Amino acid sequence: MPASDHAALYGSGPTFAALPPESSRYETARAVVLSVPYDATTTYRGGARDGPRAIIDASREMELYDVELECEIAGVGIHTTPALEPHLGDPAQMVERVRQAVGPLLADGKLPILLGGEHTLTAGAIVACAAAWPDLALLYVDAHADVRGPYLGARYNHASALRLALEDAPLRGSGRGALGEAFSATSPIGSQAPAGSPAPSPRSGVVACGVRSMAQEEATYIKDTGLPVVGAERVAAARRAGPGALEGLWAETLAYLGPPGRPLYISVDLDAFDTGIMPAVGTPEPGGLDWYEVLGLLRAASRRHPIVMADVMELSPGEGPVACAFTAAKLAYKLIGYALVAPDRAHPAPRTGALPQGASARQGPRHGAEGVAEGAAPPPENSALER
Ligand SMILES: [Mn+2]
Repeated sequence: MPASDHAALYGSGPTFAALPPESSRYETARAVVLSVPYDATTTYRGGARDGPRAIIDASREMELYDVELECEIAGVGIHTTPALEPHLGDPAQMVERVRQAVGPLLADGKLPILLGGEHTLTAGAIVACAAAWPDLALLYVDAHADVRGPYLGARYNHASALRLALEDAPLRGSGRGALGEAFSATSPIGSQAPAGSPAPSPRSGVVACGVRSMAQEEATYIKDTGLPVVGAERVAAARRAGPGALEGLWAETLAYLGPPGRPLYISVDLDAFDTGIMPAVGTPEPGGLDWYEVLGLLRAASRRHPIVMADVMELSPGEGPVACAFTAAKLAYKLIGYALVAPDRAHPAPRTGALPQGASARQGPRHGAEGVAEGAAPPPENSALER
C-alpha cells in the first residue's frame, strides 16, 4: 500500500511523549519506541493491535519530569519509529519481522522499547537481543505462565510467548533452549519457596513474576524444566507481611537472573497488574500487582542489571478507561528512565544525552524547564554488536 495509507492505518506521525524533532531524532536518541500494532492469536478479547497507538496518544499528555528520578527522562532522547507493519499471514513471520526490526536498533546502540501488540512479538525481540548479548537475562512480568506448547494449532501464539523465547533464543552458544539453561540444582533461593509454589528451580537467567494463571500442561512444564516462577500470591503475601518483605521478594526474584551485571530484557504483559488498575487487557486475571509493586521490581532490576531492551505488551485500549493507556505510557517512560537515567544504572551501549543541561525536552507552558541530569555515561565498550 502507499506509504501515506500505511501511515494512516498504523500511525507514523505522533512521537512518544510529544517530543519535538530535537529530542526525538534517531541519530541522537538513546531510546527508540517501536510500535507493533498486531494481534492475531489472542484468544479471549482482541484489541491489542490498538495498544501502541493508544499508548503513544496517552504519552503526549505525560509530564516529562519524573518525580522519582528528579529529571526529564526524555532528555536522553526518545525516537518513535513508524509502526511496524503487521504480517497478517503468519504469526511466525510477524515474530521474525520484529526480530529484524530490533536488530539494527541494538546495532546502533539504542535502547528499544517495544509497544504491543500481543505478547508473542516478545519472542522475536528476545531472539534479537540474545544474538547481541549471549548472556542475556530475562525478567518476564505476566499474569500468565505463557509456556504452552502449540496452542489451537499454532506454535506461535500469545499463550506460548515465554516458551518460544526459551526455545528460540540462541544463548550461550549452545543452541535452542539455552536461555535459562540449566546450570545446577543449587539455587540459593529455591529452598525458600513456600509449599505449593513451583518446584525449586535449576534454571538461571530467567524468571517470571506475577503469574497466577496457567494450564495443566504449563504447570507440568514448569516442574519439569525448573523454570523459576514467582507467583502473584507470593507478592500478595509479601504485601501483607509488612515493611521489607517486598524488597526481600524482589531480591529473591532477581537472584534467579544470575550474577548481577548480566544484560537484561524486561517484558511486561500489562495483565500482570491488578485488573482494578488495568482492566484494558485481553486476558484479565484477578489478584495482580499494583503500580508501586511493579515499579519496585523494575527499579530493583535496573540496579542489578543493565537493561538492554524492554517491552510493554497486550494493552487492549477498548477494554478499559483511558487511564490504562496512560499507565502503560508512564510505565514505558519509567522503563526508559530506569534503563538510562537512574543514577546507579550502567547501560551497555550508552549515547550522550540529546539535550544540553537545563533544556526541556518538550517546550510548553505546563512543562518545567529542568534538564535531565547527565548520567555518567561509560563508553559503549560491551556492545555485543561487535561480536
Ligand atoms: Mn498474560
